[in-house]
Amino acid sequence: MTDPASGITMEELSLAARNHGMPLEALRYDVTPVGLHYLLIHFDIPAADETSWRLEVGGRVERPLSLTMEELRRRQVVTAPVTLECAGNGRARLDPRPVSQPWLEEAVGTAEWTGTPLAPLLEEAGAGPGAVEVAFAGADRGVQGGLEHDYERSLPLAEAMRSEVLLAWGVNGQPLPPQHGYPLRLVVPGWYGMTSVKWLRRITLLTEPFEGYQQTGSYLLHTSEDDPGTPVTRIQPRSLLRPPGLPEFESRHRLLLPGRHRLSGRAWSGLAPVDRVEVSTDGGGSWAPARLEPQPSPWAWAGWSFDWDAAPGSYELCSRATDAAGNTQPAKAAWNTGGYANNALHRVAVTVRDPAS
Ligand SMILES: Nc1nc2c(c(=O)[nH]1)N[C@H]1C(S)=C(S)[C@@H](COP(=O)(O)O)O[C@H]1N2
Ligand SMILES: [Mo]
Repeated sequence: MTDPASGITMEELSLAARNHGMPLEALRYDVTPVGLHYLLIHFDIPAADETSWRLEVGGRVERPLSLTMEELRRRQVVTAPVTLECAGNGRARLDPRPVSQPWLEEAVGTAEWTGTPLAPLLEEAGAGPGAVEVAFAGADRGVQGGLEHDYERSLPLAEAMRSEVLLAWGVNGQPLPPQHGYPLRLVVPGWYGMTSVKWLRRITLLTEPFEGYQQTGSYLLHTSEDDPGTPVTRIQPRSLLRPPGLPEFESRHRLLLPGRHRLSGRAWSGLAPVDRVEVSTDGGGSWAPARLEPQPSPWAWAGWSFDWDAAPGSYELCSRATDAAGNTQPAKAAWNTGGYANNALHRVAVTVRDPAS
């Protein structure tokens, strides 16, 4: 078997060095500290100044709006914990490996986002006749798929009107840092991260589905470019296991002493609340139920734990989440050209041994 990670290119390395993941030991925090939250930035972080920033709301609306940050802050303010996960999480585990940001399984984080709900603002602007979608444009611009464009994504109007969708200017009680979208970003709970447009400066109501590159040229599930595919939308159920014991520097292989160990991790799904988590110590051959903590919100991950009596030997630890709609994690995910939505089991290799032996 060829190692799917073999032959990582300089281009993949340059993406990986810009866009960091969440170190898996940070699974210990309910709320991911800002600097440990994963990052994904397609182009460059744009220069931005909140004193001159304006959010324009236009297109098929009754009353176009142009709002300053001060005007936005005077609106209803809410803070909510939300788990964001990149749609490309798990991409580097696929074989053949789609060439893009080569995530393993760490493109996830949970933050407390502060901002104002989008729905009342859209009501104020008033959707005009025939409006079906809402497009969100960031201030960042670049070239992808041979096309120069602003980073822009859309949502069906009904999804944009969900009460939990926020325009956020704060994260974990701090102003948004440049890399997370300062001064303003969209946060769409339950949807993969590409939906939550950063450096948000334009909202456009459309009478036709949005056809920009980030909507129709990317984020499609298909096995060949000829197949039109289906759009990537909500986060598939997933769980991660905080690697226990001591890491080996290069391989990240884990070493544990024999005895009782409390394994723990997090589980989430954008489709339904998390219903259960199971743990395997034999690579998914057999499973036992983990203890599941309550989710702070259906849109934020749940903690789980499992007490393991470890005897000397080699093990492959796995966790498996199932949501209340019955969606679960596969042992191996179906391949697709973009390497999206790979929610296959997280596998952690450990060796249990006595230091004396
Ligand atoms: N304007 C803009 N918004 C963006 C992106 C981007 O490149 N530009 N990346 C998207 C992707 S693919 C993801 S996964 C999330 C990552 O958000 P984070 O970096 O705050 O974790 O932002 C999304 N919003
Ligand atoms: Mo992403």
